[in-house]
Amino acid sequence: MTTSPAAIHVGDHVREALAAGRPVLAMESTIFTHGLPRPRNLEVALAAEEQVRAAGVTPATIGVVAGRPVVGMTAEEIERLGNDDDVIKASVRELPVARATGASAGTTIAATTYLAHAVGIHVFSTGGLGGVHHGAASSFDESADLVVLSQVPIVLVSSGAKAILDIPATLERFETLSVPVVGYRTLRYPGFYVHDSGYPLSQQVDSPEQVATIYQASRDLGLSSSVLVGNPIPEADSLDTGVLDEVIERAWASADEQGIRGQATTPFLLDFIQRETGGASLDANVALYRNNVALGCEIATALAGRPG
Ligand code: PSU
Ligand code: MN
Repeated sequence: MTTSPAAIHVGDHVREALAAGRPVLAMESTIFTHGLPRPRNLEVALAAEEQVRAAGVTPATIGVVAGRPVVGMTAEEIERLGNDDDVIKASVRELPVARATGASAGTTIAATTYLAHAVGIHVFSTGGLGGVHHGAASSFDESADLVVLSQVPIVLVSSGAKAILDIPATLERFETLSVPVVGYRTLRYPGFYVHDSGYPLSQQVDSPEQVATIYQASRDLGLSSSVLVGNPIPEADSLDTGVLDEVIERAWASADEQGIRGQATTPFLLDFIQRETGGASLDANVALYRNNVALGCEIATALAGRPG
């Protein structure tokens, strides 16, 4: 078993499951501290935990509670973070600062991946990935998610990079960073709120077992990168592409106008889109997240059943 760094607290339920070799699914907290509006944020986070348990998998929601990174938060800790007005957004670089200052934080995909791997978890489900922002050639705004996923191995299930990003540039970066991206039952890269981002993938997988095999092969080869699984939003929950493109354009114009930069960009854009689509993007976000949690449970179960 992996011995985790002393500064990381592992919840009892997660510790027991890992010791027994039972499947565990990691989930991030930025999605409910900064991604979703209250009170829906907590409903979604707690429902996801329930969904994972019902699938026979142990949920490990990950976040920073009063400076301490916690892998496997309790419902009380999740509620505390989801209602905290001072909660910060922590990527990997904010973890030491949060620890030193005692701040609470929602962990991004990058930070959640780091913490999950550090304690021996192999599968992580989220909504949408960070990536390359439009205009990154001059702003250099590219999510740390990209870099960390090239350095830390996990199976990450998402519905593609968020619609607000420069998708082809993001896919190019994953190639450069040597991070494999496979489509779940599709050869198209999913577009978060929509089924198809408009860009192709070179590899399709059709079962949780196949994902487990690719991840195991990557580990056997001694590679340190993650395996990204692009799981498209169910067709019935997908938004209309035309409407979405127009809203995203206005979201960017508004961000520019208000001088929104850096870490605040993603939450600002998501919030703008939620308001302008009358909550439709929020429903889509919740639906795709549920779908990714379901697939993550199947992959975690497939991996836990393997030797080694
Ligand atoms: N996808 C969502 N909602 C979110 C995020 C992704 O549907 O809130 C978060 C994730 O935690 C991701 C982060 O890691 O946004 C990326 O932020 P940035 O672009 O600042 O790296
Ligand atoms: Mn950024």
